[in-house]
Amino acid sequence: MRYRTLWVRLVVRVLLMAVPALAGCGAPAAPSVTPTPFEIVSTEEYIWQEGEAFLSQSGSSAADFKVAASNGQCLGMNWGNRRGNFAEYDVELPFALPRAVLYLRYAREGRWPAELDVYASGKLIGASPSMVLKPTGGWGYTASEWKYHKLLLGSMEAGKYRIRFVSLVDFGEVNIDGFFIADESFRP
Ligand SMILES: [Ca+2]
Repeated sequence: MRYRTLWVRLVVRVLLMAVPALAGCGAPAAPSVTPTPFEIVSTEEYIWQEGEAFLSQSGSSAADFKVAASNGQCLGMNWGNRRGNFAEYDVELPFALPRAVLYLRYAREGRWPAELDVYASGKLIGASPSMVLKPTGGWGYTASEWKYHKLLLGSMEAGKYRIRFVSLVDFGEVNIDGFFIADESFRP
């Protein structure tokens, strides 16, 4: 019995020694193809701005804490309740994005959509309304109540931008967790 155990141990040991050697023998040579620079699109390039870290806003009456939100907080508390409510953010894009998109993480309870216009440094993005935000099933108390809305921004140079959201309707409350700006290949 004891000899048998030793044999098993020996066989296992030999096999373990052989595996790396086999892997080394069978490995193909590293590819030497260099991609053309303008074809390189990094999916890692994005920035994230917290909704509660605004430069200025109108409509929200207090800090809004939600455990399912990034940083545990959002811009909410009746933000968007009145047409003309706004929120502004200063963001710095450290790289150029030829095909930039904005992903807004938001929550909204209700039966009809909210409508927002979005500006980047004073320029309206898309046709008004820039965003039609369908209800998400709640105000963001759980992760499933937060949804993303994608907005095409077009080409953006590296630099500073002022992003402004404006509510176009009364009773269009939206909780804004934050937003990504990224290449269009990015998936939040
Ligand atoms: Ca947040």
